[in-house]
Amino acid sequence: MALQASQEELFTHVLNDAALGSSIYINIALAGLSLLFFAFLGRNVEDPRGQLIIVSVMMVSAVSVASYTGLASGLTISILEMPEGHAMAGETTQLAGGAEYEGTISLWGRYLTWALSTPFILLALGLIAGSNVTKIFTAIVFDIGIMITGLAAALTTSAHLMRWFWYAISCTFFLVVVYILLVEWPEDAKAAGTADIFNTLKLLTVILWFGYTIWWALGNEGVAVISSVGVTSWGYSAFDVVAKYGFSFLVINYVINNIDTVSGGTTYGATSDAIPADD
Ligand code: RET
Repeated sequence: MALQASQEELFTHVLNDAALGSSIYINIALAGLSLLFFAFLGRNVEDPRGQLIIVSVMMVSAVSVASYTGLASGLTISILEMPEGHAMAGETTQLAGGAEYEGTISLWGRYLTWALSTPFILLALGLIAGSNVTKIFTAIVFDIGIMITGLAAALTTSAHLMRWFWYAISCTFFLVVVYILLVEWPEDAKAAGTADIFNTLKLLTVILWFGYTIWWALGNEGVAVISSVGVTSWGYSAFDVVAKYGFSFLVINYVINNIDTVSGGTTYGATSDAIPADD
């Protein structure tokens, strides 16, 4: 028995496992199509601040294409041996190619790439709320903290308790983000005149983000009530569809229809006093 599955074996396995494969490949297509659709929707927006919000949410889909490609290719997937006490300890995994390995499949690339995609969700939210740089920065750095410590939780195999310790750190960071979303930004949004859309986006975000958090705990990385790798993966993929593409659509649609509210003027973000080009 070989000790480590190769990328090629994992790539073939994903391709041949209907549930796991579809949860990944369908999202590459959706992310790519939504990116094109959003570029089309936003094509006539000329206001720099409006464009910034649109580009920000488009980046979520762009990162998603890369994220799911990483998973599909086997680059960001591993078979990990869970520590004693974990529900999946002692499990073996039979890959589509026939080889059997000790351990369970971890799609750890998701947590890594969330660190690169979710900051753009928060940037868009902070801009819509008209918040200041300090609060936007705070939300984003704690968000990156959530994902990197979540990655650490998923990859830790030394001791069962250490996995949950990482998880607890990640949840603590999450509470900071939730506080900004539920307490700080709604106030800012009221002042900015964007309270209606902000409150919709805020609820969507907070509810879904708690969904990811609970799903991790229930899935095959956590207590494994859901032990199937494919079902666990489909859960995240389904959340992604709403939290990424649904969310982005609402944001872009709002910006297009309320450009005067989100506008910061034609010189917004200028880095010199020069008159901006009239393109
Ligand atoms: C983890 C596990 C550790 C504890 C917490 C988590 C939260 C994850 C969240 C993910 C959101 C992802 C989104 C992706 C869309 O691109 C890492 C699952 C708190 C909130 C919105």
